[in-house]
Amino acid sequence: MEATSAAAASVFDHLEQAPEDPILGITVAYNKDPHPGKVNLGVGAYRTEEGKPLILNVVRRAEERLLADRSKNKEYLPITGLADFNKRSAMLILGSDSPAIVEKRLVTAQCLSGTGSLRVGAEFLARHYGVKLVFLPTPTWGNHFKVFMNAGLAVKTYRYYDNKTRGLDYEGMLEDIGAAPSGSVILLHACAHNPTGVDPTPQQWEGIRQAIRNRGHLPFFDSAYQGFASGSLDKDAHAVRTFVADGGECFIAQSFAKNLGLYGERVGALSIVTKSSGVATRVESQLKLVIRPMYSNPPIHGASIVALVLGDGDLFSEWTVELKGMADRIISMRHKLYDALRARGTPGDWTHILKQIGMFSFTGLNKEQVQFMTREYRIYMTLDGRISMAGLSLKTVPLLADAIHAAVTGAKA
Ligand code: KET
Repeated sequence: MEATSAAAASVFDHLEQAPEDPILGITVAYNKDPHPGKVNLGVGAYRTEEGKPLILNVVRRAEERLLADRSKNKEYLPITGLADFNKRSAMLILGSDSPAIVEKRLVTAQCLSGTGSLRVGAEFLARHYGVKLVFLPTPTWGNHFKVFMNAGLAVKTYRYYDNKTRGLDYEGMLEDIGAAPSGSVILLHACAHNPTGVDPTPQQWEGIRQAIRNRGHLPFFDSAYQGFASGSLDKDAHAVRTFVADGGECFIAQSFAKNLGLYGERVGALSIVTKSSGVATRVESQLKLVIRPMYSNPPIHGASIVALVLGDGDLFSEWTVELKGMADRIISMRHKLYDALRARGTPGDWTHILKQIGMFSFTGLNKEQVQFMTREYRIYMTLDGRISMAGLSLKTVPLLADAIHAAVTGAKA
């Protein structure tokens, strides 16, 4: 009997080997490489000058308080998560005096970081929103396509990045938004657009807002980098706040992975801003029906950290300093890399490295050049030419500049 069942074909024999994820798979390849000089500039994760992951001091302080507080327990959270976390997350992105908060027109649910917030939002839309069509910018974070398609929504794109100018294709974007079927969901990066590092100006945001509202579209903000664009939490919330200030509806997915360095804690929030408190209450009741069969309720630890940091004046102000420190180090890496390329006389205009905003540089290097850099210089980065500037340090800039120079000039390593 045993021999027969062991010899029988697996019920999964038909499965093909799936490719690694285009972003997280880079870390898998990096981890397999035994070379001591390897550098991982693939995933958007902050590293210290020593190349180490960073636990923010405010996070440590908050965790110490949580550990010492014997009144805390590990009971299940409500389906929509920790109430205090939800309230403070909404205040962080919308501003504490936001009309949506004052008028109780919004629902916030703690979800599994940015991805989980997007996914729950997508699932809610698939079930309860009439227009099952989402428009994503070209290019965008690769996972956006899968998140929305897996929820059963159709996905299309709007023009965003202009390869020629290495800036925003503002006209193209407005045209595509204007041509989208009325009521379409329009995914917007709240700030520090990934992967391009190109954000609209405040004037352009106003034009985008009008174009979206004129067509009765539903904006869905992905806010994964609040504080990482300008170093200021309020400035980086500008786009979201202008859309909320007009009284219209929108979705916001927030992540605390990057700005509090809570990547693996999976802390995020989905906010749905509606037109009245009555609608918000009904939306919340339905949101709970969406979440309960997916994962029942979210984890308690990370959200407790965030609630403490956001709710304590002392911790909050220390956070803003640490956040600014991370943003400033990234900006200084931009200058170092630019200078290093100039010093080598690397052909091309590299000013976009200085101009781009947030964690990444969208270098313009092509797939073959990236593969060359990984093979010859052990620089790990995504095939679209994106570099995580947050993973770079004074020590690794020369190697990266050498690699880019060799890739661009066709020189041998
Ligand atoms: N939105 C955007 C735009 C984004 O770049 C990420 C993560 C997320 C959402 C999701 O983050 P979460 O950890 O679920 O809160 N981006 C980096 C990591 C990844 O791909 O998962 C990255 O682009 O490298």
